[in-house]
Amino acid sequence: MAFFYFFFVLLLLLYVVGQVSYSVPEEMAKGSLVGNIAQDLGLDVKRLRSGKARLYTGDSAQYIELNRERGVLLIKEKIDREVLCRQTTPCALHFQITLEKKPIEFYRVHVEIVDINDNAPLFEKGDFKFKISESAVIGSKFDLERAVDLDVGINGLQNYILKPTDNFALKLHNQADGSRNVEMVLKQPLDREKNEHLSLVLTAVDGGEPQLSGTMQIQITVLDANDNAPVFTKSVYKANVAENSPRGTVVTIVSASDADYGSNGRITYSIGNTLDDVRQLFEVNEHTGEVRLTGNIDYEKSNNYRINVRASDDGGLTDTCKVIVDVIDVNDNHPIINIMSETNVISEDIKTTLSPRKWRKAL
Ligand SMILES: [Ca+2]
Ligand SMILES: [Ca+2]
Ligand SMILES: [Ca+2]
Ligand SMILES: [Ca+2]
Repeated sequence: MAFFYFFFVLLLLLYVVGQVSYSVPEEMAKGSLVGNIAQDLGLDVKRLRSGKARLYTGDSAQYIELNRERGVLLIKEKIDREVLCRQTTPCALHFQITLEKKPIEFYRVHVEIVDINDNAPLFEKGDFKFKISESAVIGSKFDLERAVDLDVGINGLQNYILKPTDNFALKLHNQADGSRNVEMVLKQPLDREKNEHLSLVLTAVDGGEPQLSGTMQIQITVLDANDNAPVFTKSVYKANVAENSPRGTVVTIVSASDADYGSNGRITYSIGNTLDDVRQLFEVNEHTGEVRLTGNIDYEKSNNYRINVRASDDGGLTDTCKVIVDVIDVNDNHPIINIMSETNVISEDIKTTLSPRKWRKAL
């Protein structure tokens, strides 16, 4: 076997009388000229014909053919460099031209297939969705999908651009294998209350001429955090209520709002007074904020109440307001006559001629 191999190499050395190299771009149409092989090898076209010049490509597909009549090499089948060589460079076809009729001649031909920028950078998915809490800290990283450009060299992937850059910056990390990791890094805090949905575009560009690009939409849903406390519409509510008003009378309605979402913004009202009798006389509806009477209020006992109402969200954040209730007097006191002694009873037949002084004396 070794001997046979040695013999074969010797044969090559003996018979290789020349070699020629061409360089053609990929994707040339069928029938395009690769090179004038007869001229370049210094052969007469007649010799090519008479010598039964043939082209050997081995097992590889026949991309190039020899036109013996014209003494030229032509594209037989359109060459896609990306299919032929993938990321390998340089990409070349190697074949031989032999003249079978004596004197036997053997020529080597190399055809380099030059890349053209016929592939744009491509993302596998057209869009990518993230759910990010508005409480995410600055510097938080989010891994992005990489693009692929089948071309090589300057025609391959060169850079990424992220827009807009209000909240996120783009960071590229070179990997050992020559590829790059793509990350977006939070540089400005998110605020769900201002912007619940963000839409960014990641663009990958190559360095070809003209430059080609591919894009991916990045959809960000900002998740809520409980970063807003409830806020009452007023810090002080004033109300008047007539004494003896029946239980259940609505004194006033307090209202607070919370900018957060769901339970973070769900408000519960309660009365915060602890040191007085307000809780015995008033209640607040925990959902509606209606402040109602639950006891009997009496102007003569107290003509003014201060109710501290608290609004809490489910996350424990609160605000308070004051409800000042003025009790309106209603003339409900019957005259009270203190009878001091029986001798003070005024007789019915008392003379009406008594002077005012004597009246007083009589009483
Ligand atoms: Ca290409
Ligand atoms: Ca490209
Ligand atoms: Ca809240
Ligand atoms: Ca929030």
